[in-house]
Amino acid sequence: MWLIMKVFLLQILAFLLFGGGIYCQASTRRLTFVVKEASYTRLCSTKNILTVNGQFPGPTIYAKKGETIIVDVYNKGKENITIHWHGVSMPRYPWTDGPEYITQCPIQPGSKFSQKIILSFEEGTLWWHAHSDWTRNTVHGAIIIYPKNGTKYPFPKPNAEIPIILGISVVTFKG
Ligand SMILES: [Cu+2]
Repeated sequence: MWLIMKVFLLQILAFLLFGGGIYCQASTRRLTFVVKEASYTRLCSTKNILTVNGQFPGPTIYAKKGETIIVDVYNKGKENITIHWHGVSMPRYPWTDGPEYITQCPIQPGSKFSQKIILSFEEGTLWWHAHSDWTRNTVHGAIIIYPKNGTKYPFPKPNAEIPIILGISVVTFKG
């Protein structure tokens, strides 16, 4: 009887040590955002703009409900920056939610900071954007959160899904 009890306790211990750990690792992913200038052409005019990974709009983050994503943000630009996960509630973890000098210090040029996104109940399309001064003009992108495996959206499956990103622009007039 004691031997059976010992085996049972060892099985529980093994599950807690390894089973839980594997599950946590499987639901956490890492992404890399390199904030840097890149040349961009619109209406026959080319200029350098601040981007993530050289893309404008920035990369779309695809995730599943309940997932945790760690974004390693490398600031190779000239200005301080933070990235805000717009619409993500970040339960009990506001420290990497983005608003500079409110929940976190800005990421200084030449440095790196890992921002954790905790997707708890969110589903559908949200967006991320820079949260420091003018950087939000060009540094933004979509977050598309699919339902968990084995579940569906609470509406019929659409024929197509096309993310539309409405950016923020500041127009400066000289004169
Ligand atoms: Cu926002």
